[in-house]
Amino acid sequence: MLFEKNRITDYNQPLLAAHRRRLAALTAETPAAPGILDKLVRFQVAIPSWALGTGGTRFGRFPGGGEPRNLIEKMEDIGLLHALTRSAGAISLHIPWDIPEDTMHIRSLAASLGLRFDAMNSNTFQDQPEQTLSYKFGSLQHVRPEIRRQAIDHNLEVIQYGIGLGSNSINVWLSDGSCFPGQLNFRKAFENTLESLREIYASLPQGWKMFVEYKAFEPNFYSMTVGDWGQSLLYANKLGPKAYTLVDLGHHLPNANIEQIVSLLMMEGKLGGFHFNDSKYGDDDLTVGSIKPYQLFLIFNELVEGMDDLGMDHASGLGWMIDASHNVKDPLEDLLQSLEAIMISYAQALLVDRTALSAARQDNDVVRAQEILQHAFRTDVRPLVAEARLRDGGALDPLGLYRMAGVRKNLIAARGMRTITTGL
Ligand code: PSV
Ligand code: MN
Repeated sequence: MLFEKNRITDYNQPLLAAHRRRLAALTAETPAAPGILDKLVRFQVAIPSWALGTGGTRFGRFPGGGEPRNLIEKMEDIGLLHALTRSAGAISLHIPWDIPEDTMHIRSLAASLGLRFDAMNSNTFQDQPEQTLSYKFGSLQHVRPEIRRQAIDHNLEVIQYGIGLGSNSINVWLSDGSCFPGQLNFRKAFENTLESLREIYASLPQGWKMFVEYKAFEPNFYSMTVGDWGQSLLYANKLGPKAYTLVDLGHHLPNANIEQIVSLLMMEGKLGGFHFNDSKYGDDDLTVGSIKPYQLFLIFNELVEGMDDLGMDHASGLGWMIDASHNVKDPLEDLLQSLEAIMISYAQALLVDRTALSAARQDNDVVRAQEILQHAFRTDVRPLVAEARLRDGGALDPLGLYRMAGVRKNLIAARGMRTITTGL
């Protein structure tokens, strides 16, 4: 279900006067507003094809109906998010959940929805029905070379699909590791994984990047072979200049200082991509900004500072993606909330007075430094975020329009109540 341009303009009309009042009040106090608006308009976040259905836990799954039944319907859902927000202009595919059968058709559909193909994701964490060898004891790390071979070949196939779609990166997340002490020779597992990654790396086309995503635990609970940013950075450094670390917010042990990790990875020129979500305990896959919005702001603060120091373009310098999918919300409403939270944190980080902050640091004025950060964090930047959307043809209140238009009801009518999407 897609929105006509007129539909969005008509919806915005009665909201315009109040929006302009709020925006005028904010811009009067924010000299940097015009530059911030330009950056907000350009900033795009990829939506993974697996976030469009209701997620589950190992105890159950409670789909709300109208879930996309195939890749085309997934793309239509993302097209709808993009039409409303103008900030979801990319899609990230997982193979084999989303094999593009007709590449030309998929490419032209993406173009008509204003979407590009972000990082491709391989999957060696599940056994597929037609698969001959099992990943029960790992994939790229496996003690048996023929299983490593199968996993390498799968990644090479994913790159081929990516070439066909015009993507330019592959994200490798491995569930490899061990559940019990003694199960694994850590160094052997690392070396096998490195050797396998080297073969995939060698097949990267010109201009492509490889992201090595780490995760502290789950599904292996004693050791993960890419368990933290140190291990990911080791692989990335050994592989070469096209390999980068990917940070997923939910993949750390509790209380990890993710903003510091981000800052140092950027210093090393090795931060490649980012998966947004929120969590209270582990890889909870909760709506971005729903639990720890201040942490999200602090991360964006480091991202902006790091990208500016390196002269990177904010919109294209790193791979930005939401990686979340959970149990109780309408997935599209969840993604609208996540997109809003990302844009708010980004706008707040752009507001930070960096000259004053660096002077406060130089003077060891800890109180002033905190005040500067929290001034930006406590500024209500929502009128700026809404204005950026409005300028690009989006809805002033995407969630409001989504509900008013009865999107979920219409999707259920079109696709049925019992549809189940591919993915987790
Ligand atoms: C693993 O938890 C992860 O974050 C990786 O990014 C996967 O590709 C994604 O979830 C989907 O399984
Ligand atoms: Mn992830």
